[in-house]
Amino acid sequence: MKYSIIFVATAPLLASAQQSLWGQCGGIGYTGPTNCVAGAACTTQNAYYAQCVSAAGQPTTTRAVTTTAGATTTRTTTTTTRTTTGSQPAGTGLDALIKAKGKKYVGFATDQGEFGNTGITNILKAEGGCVSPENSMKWDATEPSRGSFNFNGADALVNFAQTNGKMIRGHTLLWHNQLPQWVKNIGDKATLTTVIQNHASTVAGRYKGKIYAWDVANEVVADGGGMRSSVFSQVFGDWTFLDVAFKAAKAADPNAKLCLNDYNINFTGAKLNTFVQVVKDLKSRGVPIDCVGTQTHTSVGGSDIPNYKNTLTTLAGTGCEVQITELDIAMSTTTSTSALQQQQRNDYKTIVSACMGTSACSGITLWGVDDANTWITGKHPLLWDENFAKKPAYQGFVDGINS
Ligand code: 9MR
Repeated sequence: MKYSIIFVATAPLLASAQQSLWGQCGGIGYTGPTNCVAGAACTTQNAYYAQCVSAAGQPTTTRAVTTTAGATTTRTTTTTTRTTTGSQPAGTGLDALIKAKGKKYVGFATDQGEFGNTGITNILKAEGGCVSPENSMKWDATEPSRGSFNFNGADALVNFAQTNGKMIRGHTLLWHNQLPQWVKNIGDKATLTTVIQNHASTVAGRYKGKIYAWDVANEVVADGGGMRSSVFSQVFGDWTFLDVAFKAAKAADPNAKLCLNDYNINFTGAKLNTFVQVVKDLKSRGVPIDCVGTQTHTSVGGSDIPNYKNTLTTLAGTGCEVQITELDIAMSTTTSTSALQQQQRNDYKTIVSACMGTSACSGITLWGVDDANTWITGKHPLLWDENFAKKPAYQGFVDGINS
């Protein structure tokens, strides 16, 4: 009698405890459902993470691997099936998930040098809806000497995007870094005005109608608030070099959304306050600005993360569209521990969830695809590891979309 009561009570529970497509289904420390819904197969990504992957999307070659699971004292061994790394079917990656929830894109920074790497391009194609040129549209690449333009790298990025049906975030028309010395040498306002106008209109004009949003200006606010020191701020003496750049970009590509982009505005404080004031002042002067970009290069366990929703709300208070433009969450050490992986997963979830809960937040771009190809060498900041296996961070991103 006792046994039959237990059986009757638990059978429906077991039947309903099925993980949804792309949900976690195994891994060290995981205690949730290990069965996947119909059409999905539980696939080990690494010792800490197995995932319900679309059965239809799996490559036909599979191999059995043995992984361990459970706490140290009660370690058990289970056998699962691991797929070889392959691309997901179109429409099932992060971009499709976020679009289904009403946002515009998940994007990745990349450039021509990565297009021969099928590990990267498979992910760009299957998971992304937008690309940002990591370096190829910057001033040093596009106008290394005055009036002499080079679009080799930028054209390659745009061709890749168009061939694969991806949106493009243009990055960036005006920045104090990766700025050729000939621009830094300009000492008079009339010349610098002409040079900014010519640069912005030539670069933005070349890709007219192809760019979703331009980072017209990047990192113009000083870290402690106020105006960053640069040839632009020094020669103009005020913020109106922005007016010149935004107006030139507008004239060159009227339908692109024009953004002001910066880092560390994911922290409250003087820098965020100045940034918001600059945007409001641009609007009050009638300068065409449509969007703000919060880069969000941050750290696992960072103090900005629990408050991230608030900083997005503050940015949305400008009345502009808000975009997360360069997301990565670096570990503090080069050793990627299980605890750091789990914290990173939570942090990705928190940030993505904040965007989902902010109607002005339109999309999220990751500053790279995998941990072997990132500007933060050795700090494991992205969603895929060095072997293109999904990290717990990937599931955190998915959970954030679904939150
Ligand atoms: O990821 C870019 C790296 O390859 C370049 O060497 C670096 C040079 O300045 O710029 C990196 O991208 C930066 C972006 O353009 C603006 N925000 C900060 C990014 C990381 O440094």
